[in-house]
Amino acid sequence: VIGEVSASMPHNDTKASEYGRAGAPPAGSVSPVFDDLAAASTPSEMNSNAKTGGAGPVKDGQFKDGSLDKDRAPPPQGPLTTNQGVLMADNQSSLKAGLRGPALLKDFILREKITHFDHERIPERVVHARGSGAHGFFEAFDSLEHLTCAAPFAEKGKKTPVFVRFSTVAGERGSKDTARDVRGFAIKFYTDQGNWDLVANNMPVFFIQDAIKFPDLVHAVKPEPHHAMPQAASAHDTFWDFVSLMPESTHMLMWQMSDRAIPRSYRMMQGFGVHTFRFVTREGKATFVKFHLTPKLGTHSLVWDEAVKIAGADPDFHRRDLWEAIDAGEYPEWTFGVQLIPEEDAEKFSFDLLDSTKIIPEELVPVTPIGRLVLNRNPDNFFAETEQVAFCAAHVIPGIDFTNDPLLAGRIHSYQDTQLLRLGGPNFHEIPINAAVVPVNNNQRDGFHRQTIHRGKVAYEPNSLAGGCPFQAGNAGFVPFPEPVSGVELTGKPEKFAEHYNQARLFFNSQTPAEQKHIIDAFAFELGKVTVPAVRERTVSMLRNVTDALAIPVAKKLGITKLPPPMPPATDKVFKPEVEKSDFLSLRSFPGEAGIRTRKVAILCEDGVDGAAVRNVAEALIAEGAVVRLVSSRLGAITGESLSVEADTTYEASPSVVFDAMVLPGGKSAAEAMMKNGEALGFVRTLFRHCKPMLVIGEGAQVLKKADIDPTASYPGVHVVAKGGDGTADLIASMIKHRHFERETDPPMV
Ligand code: HDD
Repeated sequence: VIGEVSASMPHNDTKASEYGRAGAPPAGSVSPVFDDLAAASTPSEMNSNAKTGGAGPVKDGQFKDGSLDKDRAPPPQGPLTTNQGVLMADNQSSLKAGLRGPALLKDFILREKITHFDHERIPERVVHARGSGAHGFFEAFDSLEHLTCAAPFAEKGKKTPVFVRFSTVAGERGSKDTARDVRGFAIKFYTDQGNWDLVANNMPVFFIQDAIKFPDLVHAVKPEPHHAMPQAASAHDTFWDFVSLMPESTHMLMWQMSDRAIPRSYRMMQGFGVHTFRFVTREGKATFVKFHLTPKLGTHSLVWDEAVKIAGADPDFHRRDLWEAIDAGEYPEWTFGVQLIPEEDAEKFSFDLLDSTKIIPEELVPVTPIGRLVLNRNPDNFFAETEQVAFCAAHVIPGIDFTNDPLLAGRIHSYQDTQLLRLGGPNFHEIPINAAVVPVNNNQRDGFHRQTIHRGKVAYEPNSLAGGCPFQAGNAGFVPFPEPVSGVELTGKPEKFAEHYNQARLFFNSQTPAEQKHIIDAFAFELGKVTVPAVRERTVSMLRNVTDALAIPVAKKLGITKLPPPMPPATDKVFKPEVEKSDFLSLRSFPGEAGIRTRKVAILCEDGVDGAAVRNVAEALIAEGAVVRLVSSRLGAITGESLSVEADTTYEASPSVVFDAMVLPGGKSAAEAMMKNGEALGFVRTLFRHCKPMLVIGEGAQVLKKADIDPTASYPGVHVVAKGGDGTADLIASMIKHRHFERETDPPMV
């Protein structure tokens, strides 16, 4: 019968397995070789309790990578099966009553597949929905036993595996990477005392002082609820309405309107634990600590116009950058540092250590390097790892403890709570990426998606029927720091919390003139999108308390002719700041130690290009670790003057915004072709406008001129040499500086 029916069925000749009955892969299929993965697991190992970290020690020296092996699956080989392991005969058509008849409910294979598909998405994170992650390790520079009993700092050279997730805050999961926003920098340390999560940001302060305001803040910055706009942007009415009524946000606004909010790369930004935490020794001695991470590549940013254009050219710009760097073995690295403050200095400063809208200027308490954080492995699967990783500010280990920061208090609750919804129940700690690398031994049982198959009849403590196990660890376990508590119950804030402007002023005054201009422009841009004049004016009146050097130019750009009076301060008391200017607050203070490694350089090529120049410059740049791409109007072979080259990409596919620098190598007919091509000229103009370095050789100067940039003028970062000349060293020196803001004009020249 089957034979008879199939003769009349529609058939795709080129697809041998059309009806699944061929039982073989299509001709020409390639079997990927995954020796390491295939060897990693047997079915029985994959089902063992140990994979959840739930029972028994991890076999491989407790390294996270090894512990994940038990859950890794190689790409499926051989015939298709259902989730129950039943071989599927036909994956092309559902079961019907007759070829043109209705589909049948008893087609359990169709229903299983569609049901699974229908449930493939989980709720995105309520904030920080858009993110990218990587594995790596923390390595201690020295033993910190005199300060803390926390495992990662136990001895010199000790390595602790980590998973890090970077994120934007406001945008949805599919939003652009280059939004003006705070960046999350969440680190999960898989320590041999259990997991410690340092859920950090790339800015050291926060918008609000008390967690009770967090839902308000997030509702204000997220797309407005009536029309769900704008996506991934704070430039709208509700955000500025809220923050202008919350002067405690002023300091954070300085950071958010600065270039820090549009980083060049996740690999080129600092990280901060924000709150004051405690280091605690085994003997119970505590020291206040603030955590800092400083990138080896230096701190570098985009310019706003560029960030906007990248959002279209490559919305995955930061995700791609991180992935490609790790893939190429260029492992991002940060120095991990701490500011240490003795307990007795708790009240010493003009600001409160418990106030998350304040930093401790490094002039007052220097940052001591204590280790390095290296990211050296991309995830195998975005959903399983980066999406399902669950960070929690409450995940601390012995040796690390909280302070009474009221923002932190709310966080200690919020993260655990949010995972219950997002990951569907209380067993998210068993998801491989979240599982500790040490045994998890307790009597918690059941709940949605329980993986561990607990054996035995005892699930309580104390017991004698299970040999008393598991029993409490006493002093070897987490012993809360015995913070003295007194006072009456009340809502309210400590006195110094009411001072809102000293550190906003400190930040603004510590920036270079170019950085200050970017802050002014950012305020003007964002407030320019605000439709309610009163909100714009209220913000300007708030900024007047920072400095008129900021408030006046912003007001001018907003067309506010009559300057509003400064907003009345929340306290009349004067708190004299210890520090009025701090070099550590300017991005320009961290040029990095890695030269031009991983910077992307475009060499523009058309037929007739000076191929020898292309080769020489490319070789020199690659030798320094830069990534070179030959960009042209089309892909493929480009016939050079003396030497032919191969174009990697086009002006359209890779516009100038995705590069850090450019070379115009010359060649008579190549230059002529570029001068007639608006895309080539646009490439040159935007790269110039974004203050990036360029090397211009021979006839390349004519292209520059045609792009309205005078090749005889001496623009910082623009190097013009004659044919045969060698400007590569100059280009490299300029690239190390990253950007040449001295070139910026208002309005832009091109
Ligand atoms: Fe938060 C996510 C950082 C205040 C509540 N937060 C989240 C992430 C980072 C931060 C990096 C993303 C983690 C990931 O990649 O999965 N948050 C911070 C910092 C804060 C801060 C540095 C201030 C110092 N957060 C904060 C407060 C609350 C929350 C005051 C609530 C009272 N944050 C959350 C959350 C999220 C979150 C709702 C959303 C997704 C998640 O936790 O896992 O619970």
